[in-house]
Amino acid sequence: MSTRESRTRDGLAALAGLAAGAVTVGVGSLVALFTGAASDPINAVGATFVDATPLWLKEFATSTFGTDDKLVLGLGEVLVLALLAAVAGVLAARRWAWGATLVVLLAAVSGIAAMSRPDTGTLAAVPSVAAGVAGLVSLRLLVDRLPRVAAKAARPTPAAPDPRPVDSARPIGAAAATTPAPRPAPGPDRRAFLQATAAAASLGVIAAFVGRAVGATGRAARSARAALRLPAPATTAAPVPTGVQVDTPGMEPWETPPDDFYRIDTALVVPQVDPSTWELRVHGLVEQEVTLTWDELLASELVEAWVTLCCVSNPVGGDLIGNQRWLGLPIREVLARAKPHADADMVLSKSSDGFTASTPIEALTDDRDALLAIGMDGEPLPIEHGFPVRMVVPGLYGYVSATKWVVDLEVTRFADKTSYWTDRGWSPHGPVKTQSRISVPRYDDSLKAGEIVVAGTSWAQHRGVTRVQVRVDSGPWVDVDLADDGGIDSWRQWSYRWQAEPGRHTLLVRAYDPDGVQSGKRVDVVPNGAEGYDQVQVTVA
Ligand SMILES: Nc1nc2c(c(=O)[nH]1)N[C@H]1C(S)=C(S)[C@@H](COP(=O)(O)O)O[C@H]1N2
Ligand SMILES: [Mo]
Repeated sequence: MSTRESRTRDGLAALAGLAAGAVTVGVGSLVALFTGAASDPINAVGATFVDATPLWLKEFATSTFGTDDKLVLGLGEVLVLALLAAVAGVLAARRWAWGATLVVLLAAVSGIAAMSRPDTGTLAAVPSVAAGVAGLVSLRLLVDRLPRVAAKAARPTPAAPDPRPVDSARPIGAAAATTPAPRPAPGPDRRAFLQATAAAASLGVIAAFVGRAVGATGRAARSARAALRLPAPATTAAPVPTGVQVDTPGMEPWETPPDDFYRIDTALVVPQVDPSTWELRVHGLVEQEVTLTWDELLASELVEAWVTLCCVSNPVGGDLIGNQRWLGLPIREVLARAKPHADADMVLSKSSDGFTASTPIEALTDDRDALLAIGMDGEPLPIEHGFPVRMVVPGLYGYVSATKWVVDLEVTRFADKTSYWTDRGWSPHGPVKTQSRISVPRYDDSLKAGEIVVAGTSWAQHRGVTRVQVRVDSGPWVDVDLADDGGIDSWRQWSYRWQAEPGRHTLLVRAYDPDGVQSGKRVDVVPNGAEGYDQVQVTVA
C-alpha cells in the first residue's frame, strides 16, 4: 500500500477505535447501574487520578477552573480516552493482538482503580470487565469490516481494466503490487463500515448518557432526603440582627443561599448515603467505643448555629466561603460519651468515600458549636454538602474539619495519624486566617466622581471581626462602618462612603480581630491559607 492508502486505512481504523471506545464506556456505565456509580470506569479512573494528583497540579486546577475543576477533569479524561481508543483501533487494524492488548490493559487499569476506591469492593471491577469485553467484541467486529482502500490519485495504466468485482473478498495483495491499485474509493464496503461505526458510536454514547442519568435519579439518598422532616432544635440560633446585611447593589447576601454555597470535595460521584443505614463509629483512644445511629442522632438535643465555612484554597478576594445556619449535635457530646484518653490530641474523621480530616481535639471538645450537622438553612443537608451528616467546626478551614458524609471518628494523635490533605502537603493545623474582601465596586469598574459606596465582607471565625479599614491609593487607613454583628463564628459585612475624585484608584481593605490586624504580606494558599490585603482598581471619571 502507498503511504496515502495506509493513512486512509489508519484513519478509518481510528474511527473504528473511537466507536468501540464509545461502546466500552457505554457498557461500563450501564453495568455500573448495578454495582454503584463509583465503579463506573470513567468515575473510578477519574477519582484515582484526583487522589494521585500532586499538590501543584491540584492548586493549578482549582485556581484556574475554580469549582468547575471536576468538569474539566471529566472532559480531559474523555479526550485522553478518545485518543487511546483511536490508537487501539489503528493498532488492531495492523495487528489484532496489539489493539486487543491495549483494550485489555485499559480495562485492567480501570478495574483495579474501581476495586481500590475506599467505598467499593471486588464487585466494582465488574463494569470494567464487561466494558473490556464489549470493547474487544465491538473493535473486532468493526476492524473486520474495514474496507479495502484504493488509491484515488495514481492511475498510471488506465488501459488495463481490472477484472475484479468492486467488493471482491480478495485482499489487495501481490497482484496489486504489479498491477497498480485502480478502484474507486467509496465502495459499498466503505459505506457499510461507516454505517456500522456510526451505529456503534451512537449506541455507546446513548448507553453512557442513559447509564449516568438513570444512576443519578435512582439513588436512595435522594428519596430519603425528600422524605425527611428535620426535628426542631433544642437550642435555636440567636436571632440575627437585621443590620447584618449591607444594603447596596452588588453586595453578597450575609446568608449564603444553599444553591450558591461553594462546593469543594474530592468526590467525582457524590456519595449516596442512606440515613437508615447510617452509623457513626467513635473509636481509637477512648474508654468506650460508641456507635451513633441515625435515629439516635435525630432524637438528640440538636443545636442550631450560624457558622461561616471557608476553604483553605480560597485566594485573597476569592469566593470559596459561605455563611449558613446549621443544625446538628455538638460533637463534644458524642466524644464525652466515648471518653477520650488524656493523651489524645486529634480526631480523624472519615467520610463514606474515604476522605479524612484531622481536627485538633480541643476544637471539638471546647464550648464552640462544632457540630455533626444534619441541617442547613432549615432543610436536610443538600446531598453534595454531605447528606445525611457532616461536620462543621467554627474557626477551622474545611480541609481539617468539615468532613461531609461522615461515618467514622477516630480519636488519635497528630504524631500517629495523618489525613487526606495533610498527606498532600497541607499544614496539619488549619485555623482560619483573618481575611477581608471588597465586594463592591468590582475590579476595573468605571465610576462617576462623588460619593461611592465601597462595601465588602471580613471574617475571623471564632474570634470575631472587631474593626475594618480601607485605604485609597497611598492615603491613610480609615475605619469603615461595620454592619451588625451576627456572632463571632460568622463573617461580617462593612461599608464605607468614599468621596471619589477623577482618576485611576486602588482600594485596599484589612480587618482586625481581637489579636490585632490581619496579615498584609502576600502569601499563597499552600500550605495553610492565603494572606494579604484584597485590592480593587477602579476608574473614576
Ligand atoms: N467527604 C469529604 N468532605 C469534605 C471534603 C472532601 O473532599 N470530602 N472537602 C473538605 C473541604 S476542603 C472543604 S473546604 C469543605 C467544603 O464544604 P462544602 O462543599 O459544603 O462547601 O468540605 C470539606 N469536607
Ligand atoms: Mo477546602
